[in-house]
Amino acid sequence: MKRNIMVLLMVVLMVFASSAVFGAGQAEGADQPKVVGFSQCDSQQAWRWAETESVKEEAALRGYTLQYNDAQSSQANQIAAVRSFIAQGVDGILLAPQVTTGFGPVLREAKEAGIPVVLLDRKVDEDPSLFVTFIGSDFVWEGEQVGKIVLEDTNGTANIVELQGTPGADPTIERKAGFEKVVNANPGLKIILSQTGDFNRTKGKEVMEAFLKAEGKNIDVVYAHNDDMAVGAIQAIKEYGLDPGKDILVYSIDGVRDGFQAMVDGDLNALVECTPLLGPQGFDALEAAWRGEEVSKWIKSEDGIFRMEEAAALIENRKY
Ligand code: GYE
Repeated sequence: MKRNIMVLLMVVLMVFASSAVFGAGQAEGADQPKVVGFSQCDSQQAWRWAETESVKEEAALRGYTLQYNDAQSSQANQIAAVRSFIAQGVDGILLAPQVTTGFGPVLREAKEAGIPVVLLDRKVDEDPSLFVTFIGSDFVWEGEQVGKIVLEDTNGTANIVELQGTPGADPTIERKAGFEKVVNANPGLKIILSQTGDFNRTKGKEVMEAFLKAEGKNIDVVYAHNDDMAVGAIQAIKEYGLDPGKDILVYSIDGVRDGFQAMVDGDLNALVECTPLLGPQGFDALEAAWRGEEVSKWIKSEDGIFRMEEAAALIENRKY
């Protein structure tokens, strides 16, 4: 009798244990960490590294699995990466698009697959129903702020050379347009040369060397669409034998550490910030989309304006 009770108890226990294991397995299935694909357009400079870090850190913090792809400045690579995220059936996509055009078809494919796409730091020229939101700065405002500082520092008279960002990227188009608002309203401000340096330090330096060869001391101001190109231009000015920050005033956008360092060193006169720390907002937007909530189509970053004189006091607390 006792034995029978023991056997029965064991059977009951075994059934209970196996169902508990099965139950746990099921619960695990339901709680599978979400998978998010992040397509980064390139990884050429500190601004992009900071953005990538921000996304990776936030994914880890929230317990998501992140698939990361660096398109190495090729839009074809970037489109292929997004397609492969869709094929894998990821739960969401963060896309830092290289340029504004050409992403329509792949965004449509993501929409058809029910995968929300959040645009980080650059916009696309497509039907807004194809993406959840754009998270990033007001590039027209940034360019206009630089214009206003140049106007103030030069009393409205200056020969300006412009180092543009990647052709076809909206920070390039809009930073140019914002700056030109001020230039067009002030006939003493003249853009005498303007060319792309592709947001890249080496190219920025090369283009500045060509500008100096063509116009030399005739140049009063450099307006670079990002800090990296400004740092390249500063090197070119020094090698040419002029003093950046004094003989030629230099201005840029981003606010990376090297930009602040150039201000501390007296080489860069001022910069307008453009934050790359977009990870937390990126995942907030994806989570809102998963919950089926409406998200506004532009989540705008709040950026600051910094002058050379205040850089030394601030550089240590910069987060990127
Ligand atoms: O200013 C630049 C980067 O898209 C806002 O791209 C971004 C810009 C940023 O390569 O440094």
